[in-house]
Amino acid sequence: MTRLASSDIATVVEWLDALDRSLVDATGATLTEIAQYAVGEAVDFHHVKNSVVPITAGQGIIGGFSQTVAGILRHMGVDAFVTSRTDVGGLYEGRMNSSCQFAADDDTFFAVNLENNQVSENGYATGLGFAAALDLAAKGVENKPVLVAGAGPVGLTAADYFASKGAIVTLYDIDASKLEDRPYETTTSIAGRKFSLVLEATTAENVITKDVLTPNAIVSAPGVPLGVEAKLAQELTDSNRLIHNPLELGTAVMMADVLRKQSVYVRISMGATVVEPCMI
Ligand code: 2YH
Repeated sequence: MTRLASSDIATVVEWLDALDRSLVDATGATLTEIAQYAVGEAVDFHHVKNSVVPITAGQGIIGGFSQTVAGILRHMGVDAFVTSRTDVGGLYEGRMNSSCQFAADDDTFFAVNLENNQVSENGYATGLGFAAALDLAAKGVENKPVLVAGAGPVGLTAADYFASKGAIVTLYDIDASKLEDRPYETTTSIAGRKFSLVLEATTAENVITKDVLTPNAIVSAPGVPLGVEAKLAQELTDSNRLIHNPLELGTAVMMADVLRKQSVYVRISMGATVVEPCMI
């Protein structure tokens, strides 16, 4: 998993209204609505008090990370704040003053609802959110071929989502060991093939080039750095066919997920395979 840098997220909060407009253009839904669709429930964010706890472990604080997470949550209507203390002191402060908490170290970014004991996790929530966004942008994926590039936690969650919606999934990764025993077509090469729906969840650059896309292809790309070749990314952006943001949609889905009576993350951890998106 890529560790975000301050520069990746420096302008996120000031661009949230613009992000909503671009998401509506691409998918017909705002950030909040996509998160609700992804978890299958029109959860209400307005009664929620949430703390974000800065964590110094490992490589330490990323300047602006906690403030950006809180800003994304406030944009959704959540009463979110960053704790004044870090680490255990911050967890304690948040526990005493909020019902939900977010915290991240270098490997794990999780959310917990302290009232209903529901948990969500960023890699999973990001896969679910970007898959739901592509589903909305494509006006459904049933019986449609979908390429999922990257067989990490994000890509695998997305592949499961698409399979549960009846899509014809091709899972691509250069590491063949990550493709073993997957219940879809798998490949270590996409050269010579073309796809109209792509979820790019790799951590590499230039994975998706023009020659693997059909003319009106839509790309949903949680990957950081963006794995779409730069000129192509601009063309896709100009025609509302690229869904890409470094932190916003994953964070929004985590919040929506822990507000469910039982989070989709917990249900899938217990063996459920089908996500049932709601109408928005
Ligand atoms: O960047 C990360 C992880 N790789 C997960 C990113 C989400 N996909 N973690 C952020 C670490 C934050 C730091 N500990 C802080 O500022 O609290």
